[in-house]
Amino acid sequence: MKTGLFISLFNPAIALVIACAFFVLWRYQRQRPYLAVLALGHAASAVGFLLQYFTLPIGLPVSRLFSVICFNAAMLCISGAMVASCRRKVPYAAIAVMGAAGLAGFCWFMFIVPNLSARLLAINFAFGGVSLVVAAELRAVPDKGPLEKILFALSLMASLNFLVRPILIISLYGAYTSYEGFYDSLYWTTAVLAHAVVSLLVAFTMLAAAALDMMRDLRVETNTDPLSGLLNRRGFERAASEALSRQAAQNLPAALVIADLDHFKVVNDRFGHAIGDRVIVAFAELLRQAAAGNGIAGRLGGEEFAVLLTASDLPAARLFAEGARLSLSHASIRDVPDGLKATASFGVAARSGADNLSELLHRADSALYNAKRGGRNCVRLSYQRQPEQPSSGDNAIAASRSLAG
Ligand code: GH3
Ligand code: MG
Ligand code: MG
Repeated sequence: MKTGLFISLFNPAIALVIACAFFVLWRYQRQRPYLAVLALGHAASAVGFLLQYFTLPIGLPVSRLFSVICFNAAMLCISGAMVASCRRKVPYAAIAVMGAAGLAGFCWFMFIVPNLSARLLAINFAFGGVSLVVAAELRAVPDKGPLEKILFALSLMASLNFLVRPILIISLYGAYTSYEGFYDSLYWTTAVLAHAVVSLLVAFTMLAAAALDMMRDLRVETNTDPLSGLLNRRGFERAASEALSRQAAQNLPAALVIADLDHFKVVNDRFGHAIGDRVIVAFAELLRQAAAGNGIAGRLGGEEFAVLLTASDLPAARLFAEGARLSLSHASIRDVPDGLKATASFGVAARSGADNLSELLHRADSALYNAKRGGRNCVRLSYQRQPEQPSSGDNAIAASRSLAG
């Protein structure tokens, strides 16, 4: 077997394995269509390479034309997927225009004025242009992570490969006039090797990007309550603890509001669980909107919610809770019978000294208990004396007591 043939089979084999890997990934991750596009792109690339070597019965020129069409499709798919994976709009028009120009050049120098070197330059320049468009798109990605930076560098590398390598080789070793010996030439050997390296690097990076994407989604899923879309207890505790530490480090206030829907068991018993769910969703939405920009809202479980208000002291948090209480008690919830008037009770506690989240939760919970005892549909506060300034040998002890507000 000639070295050229061996090296040529290298690329379709790699491309097919990568295509299978992306296809299998996509079967499990149908919400990520770019994985299917990558599979398609690599499959097209494999066929393109095979058609360079194995001529169809329809003749060499048409076989090569099909090969170049496959390369174009591969370029369109892989470039589009690279851009889409970075959540950018794919510049289909620019990619299609360059691909079409390359194809037109190829056809001209294949069927009208046959010239192998000119064909190579036409296709390479078109692909170099597409790589530059991709590089420009990836450069514009805000807050690039390491993978986006790698993809950007790879698209620049690809454009150098397409634009500089052919010119360099043709100017150093002269133009190619026929396919005779072409597949053993320096041009073809470097083209195949460069393609193998770039496509493997791009595929590994895209696989890593897909894996990271999936991990990100899993993390969001494990921290999110599926019914309300708010953070669940675990997500809330994680986010609120971090926010509390940040506030404490900057000596800024923070307050916690806990809310519990009143007589919710009765609501379920009288109107049904589905209606109960609608009330939960509506109350969650109300809290999400109220907390937007100045707090973190979560569903702690059942019909109990919490909002950590950053940069709010006790009076501000009380106002927040009163606002939420009034909004719920006056809300008309869609698809919920008029006879159902949902209300909630609230407990509020402000961070004092170096309170951690569990201390704050505990105090807000006591205040909520007082709100329930005080007749429900009301707000109660937990008062805590500010810790005294520590003096030598003194331990500042924060005395806490929950009061009916
Ligand atoms: P209180 O005013 O003292 O809070 O009374 P309550 O009935 O709201 O409190 P209790 O703890 O006795 O009952 C809570 C009810 O919340 C019982 C449970 O069926 C209901 N609940 C918990 N999670 C869900 C949910 O996801 N959907 C619906 N529809 N109901 C839920
Ligand atoms: Mg309740
Ligand atoms: Mg409860």
